Amino acid sequence: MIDFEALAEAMGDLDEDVMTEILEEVMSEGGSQAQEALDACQKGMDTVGSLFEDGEYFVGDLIYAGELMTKAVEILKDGLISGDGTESAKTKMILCTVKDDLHDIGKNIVRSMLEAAGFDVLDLGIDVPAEKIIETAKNEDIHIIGLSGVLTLAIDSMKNTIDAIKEAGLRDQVKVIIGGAPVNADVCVQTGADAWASSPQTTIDYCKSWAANA
Ligand code: B12
Repeated sequence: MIDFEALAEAMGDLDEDVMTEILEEVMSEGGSQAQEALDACQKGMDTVGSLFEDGEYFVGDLIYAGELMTKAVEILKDGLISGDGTESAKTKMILCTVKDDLHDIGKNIVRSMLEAAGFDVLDLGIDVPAEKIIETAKNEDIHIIGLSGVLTLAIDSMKNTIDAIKEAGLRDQVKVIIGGAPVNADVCVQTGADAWASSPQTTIDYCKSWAANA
């Protein structure tokens, strides 16, 4: 039996050896519990965040935690994806971290999963202003935009970005999905997004349904 509590604790303690051992156990058992393992890793990241707030961890620890999370996803990747990646083979979409936010681990995870599900993801990077998103959406004839943000202030950036998309006259032709730690159903309403998701698989499900109806 996989000990997910121990996995969350290992991530919170920044213990790479124990984390890797448990993740490899998940995959050696077929990977069907990969999403639970990812959830446990995210729980560990919350511990890292709290220890940072308490002054016990420093920015260097946040960076290392980010590297561990990236490694965790690399190990879990094959177990996190369902479907054969062919249905949405030609759908191009934009994904980025919104203005003033530099966090990209969650975005990169979502990008890997979307690519594995067959999407052609234009990753515009971090701290991306609305103008760049709008310009790319026009030039590339984009119908799906994914906005990521981890800071509380990213909520304002998401709202401003969606308002700008409206002002540019593109709102009717694009679907916007938002995600990141502070995002929930209320934030979805507040920002005017079409959907929100906390897991890559839910993100893929929304994007596939939109791609099918585009
Ligand atoms: C690692 C980390 C960093 C790293 C980031 C490295 C990187 N390349 O991203 C570094 C060191 C750079 C960093 C910097 C800072 N950080 Co920081 N950081 C974190 C930490 C520990 C983890 C974030 C993370 O990667 N989580 C793991 C990923 C996988 O989770 P996720 O992003 O939520 O993504 C998942 C879902 O949300 C979803 N998802 C994500 N994106 C999308 C997009 C779409 C479209 C969809 C549908 C779904 C989706 O799928 C993902 C996979 O399941 C958090 C603590 C925490 N608990 O989140 C603090 C945290 C976010 N940081 C914080 C702070 C304060 C900072 C700094 C200001 C610190 C400083 N003094 O310099 C700077 C901010 C710089 C800036 N302007 O952005 C605070 C934010 C407080 C707030 N409420 O705004 C936090 C919460 C820590 C804390 N508790 O104080 N940080």
